[in-house]
Amino acid sequence: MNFICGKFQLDLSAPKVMGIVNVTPDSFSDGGRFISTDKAIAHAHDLVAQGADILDIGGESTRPGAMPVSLDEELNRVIPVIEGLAGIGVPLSIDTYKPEVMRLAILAGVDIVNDVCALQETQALEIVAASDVGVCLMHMQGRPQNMQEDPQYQDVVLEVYDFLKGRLAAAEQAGIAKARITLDPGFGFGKRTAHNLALLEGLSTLQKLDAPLLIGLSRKSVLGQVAGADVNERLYASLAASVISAMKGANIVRVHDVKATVEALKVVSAVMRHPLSLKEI
Ligand code: PT1
Repeated sequence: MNFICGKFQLDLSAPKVMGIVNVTPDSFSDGGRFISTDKAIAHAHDLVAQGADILDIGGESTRPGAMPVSLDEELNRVIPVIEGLAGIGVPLSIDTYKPEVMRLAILAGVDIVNDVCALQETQALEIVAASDVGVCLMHMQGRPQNMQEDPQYQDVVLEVYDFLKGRLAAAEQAGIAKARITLDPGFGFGKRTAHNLALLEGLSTLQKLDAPLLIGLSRKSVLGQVAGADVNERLYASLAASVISAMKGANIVRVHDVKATVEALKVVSAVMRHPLSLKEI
């Protein structure tokens, strides 16, 4: 399976690693705020050196309870980073649900729109359809401000499946070729621990949608709940999550810890590709 995104065509016969590049304010001084463009660009180069196949650039956190950021603020954060990373050699993804950020990020050269709202905002489908970028359509119940208040499902795997099926159809209807689309169950987005675990266990079900699967579990609270680890000590749990995801059919994993994930996934793909011909190695 290939994923066509802007200037790139990603071969998904082995799982790919998407490195997370957060662009956030760095410090306050003299009432003036300094957005760390250079720091984000340096981190992006480091992630590519670690083996990242894709870089995901985000200017607004969508983790539970995070503060929303204005359109201008988000643009001020992400556009200079996108421009600074042009030509880095791997596809650039913009993590946004705002159509205007999508439009300007595409003009600035991104290859992928990663939308936690699955292109449901007005004009989002049209903006992506009018370009040649790839897209990630993610499931979320509720909105980041309140999504963890009281998530409810009868059957979480089935409901996520049905939602993604509907958004995949809407995107294709709008003129986005299927080869440009990836789907994401949205771990941690309006889901309790039990919902997240059921989704991971049942991930293979989503393969029936016949589109690449993107998974984001890196350092998430569900892993803290299970492993009892603080947010900055979730590497081992995150690696377990990436390995399980890949073995259940994930094609792209979105992570903070690129080098460790690349190594762990090499083991997965060696096993999945060559179960009967180990003498080749
Ligand atoms: C994701 C994702 C994302 N996650 C995609 N984009 C985040 N496609 C941002 C927690 O419970 O999974 N897929 N963009 C980050 N969101 C969260 C959500 C971070 C929950 C942390 C938690 O700790």
